[in-house]
Amino acid sequence: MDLYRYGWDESWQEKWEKAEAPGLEPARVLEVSGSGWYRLQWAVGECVGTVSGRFRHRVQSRSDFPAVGDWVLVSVPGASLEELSLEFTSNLAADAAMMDKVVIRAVLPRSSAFVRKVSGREFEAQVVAANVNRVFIVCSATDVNARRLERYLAVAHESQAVPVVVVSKVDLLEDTGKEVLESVRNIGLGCEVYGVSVTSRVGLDELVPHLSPGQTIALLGSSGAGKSTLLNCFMGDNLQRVGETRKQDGRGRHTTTRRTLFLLPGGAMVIDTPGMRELALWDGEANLDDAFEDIAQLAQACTYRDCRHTAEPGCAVQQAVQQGQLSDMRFKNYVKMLAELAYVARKQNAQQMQEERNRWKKLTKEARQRSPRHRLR
Ligand SMILES: Nc1nc2c(ncn2[C@@H]2O[C@H](COP(=O)(O)OP(=O)(O)OP(=O)(O)O)[C@@H](O)[C@H]2O)c(=O)[nH]1
Ligand SMILES: [Mg+2]
Ligand SMILES: [Zn+2]
Repeated sequence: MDLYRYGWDESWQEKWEKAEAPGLEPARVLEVSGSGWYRLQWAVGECVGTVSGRFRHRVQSRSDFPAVGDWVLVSVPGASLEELSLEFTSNLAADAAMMDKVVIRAVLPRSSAFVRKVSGREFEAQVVAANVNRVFIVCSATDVNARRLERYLAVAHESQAVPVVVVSKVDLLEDTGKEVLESVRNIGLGCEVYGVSVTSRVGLDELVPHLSPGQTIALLGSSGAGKSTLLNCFMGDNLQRVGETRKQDGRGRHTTTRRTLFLLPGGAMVIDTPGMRELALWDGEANLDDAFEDIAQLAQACTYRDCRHTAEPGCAVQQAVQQGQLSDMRFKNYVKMLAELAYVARKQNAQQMQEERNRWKKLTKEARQRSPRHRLR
């Protein structure tokens, strides 16, 4: 099996060579399970792997672990599943038992990554998908939430992939979502916005140019948005399970539970992901303006260069809000995200300093234990 079909190219070849890892082979991560194993595609076919003990020891944070879409370097120990101590929780175990087993020793530097903060109080980053060219933000025409969309757009801009908004299920609206699409265009300024329906086969052809060979696309959005339905449509096969949405509020039931990369018959790769309950920000203060071009534009006319658009005199952004040129809600969401990013950045710093202190403590303790005086005692 040719790795080039999975997006391998000269730039990856270069990163591989730079890694100076003799004897290791590249592979792309097709699927990540919660229990520490990875389904991979490498030169000779599919295989399963787990990270080496050394890798585990060396990583600084959760985001250093392989994510779906990553290119990793593996060695082949010819081990059994038991030796790799992999735990399988589904019938994939049977498939996995038939595959080659490898050990993942490194992750090649990512060209893009959609990263969020894990939900809850922990301060850790989670890579939802790596090395994708485009992020398809999928939202149902019947459930467009402007503030949520702004959030997805912010993270997508930060990812270095190109954000595309796909408004699904337009068959459910009378005017095939014309009005909704217009409002979405006003939110995703400068982004391509498509209205589609898999049920009535509307707008799908317009997505085709994005699905050229070698391209990787990630489908992201809330549960029930229709991501897996879209994937099945692209694949021309019902590979992913699709779930009914709840009657009372139209929300999904979290049908998809793993992040999986599929190779489409046409040659593009699509990553289907589980619907996100919340999208907490991790990084992106510097790129937030990409998602809020209108505010960035207005800010150029503020009196102060470092205007925070709160109570400064001569603030062009505040003026635009007052005059109704800029939506108050949109502006508030922008301010809220800026504050959230600043808070997360402070927490990250504090955490890094603590980790550094812990590391020194451990090192000095080890040194003391190795010293002859200590041994005599
Ligand atoms: N009317 C209509 N329903 C659709 C369309 N696309 C998807 N659906 C329905 O929406 C529901 C949810 O679809 P899924 O594809 O499972 O949604 P998902 O985004 O993968 O959801 P999770 O896996 O839970 O994140 C299913 O009942 C689909 O049949 C469409 O174009 N039109
Ligand atoms: Mg799904
Ligand atoms: Zn201002």
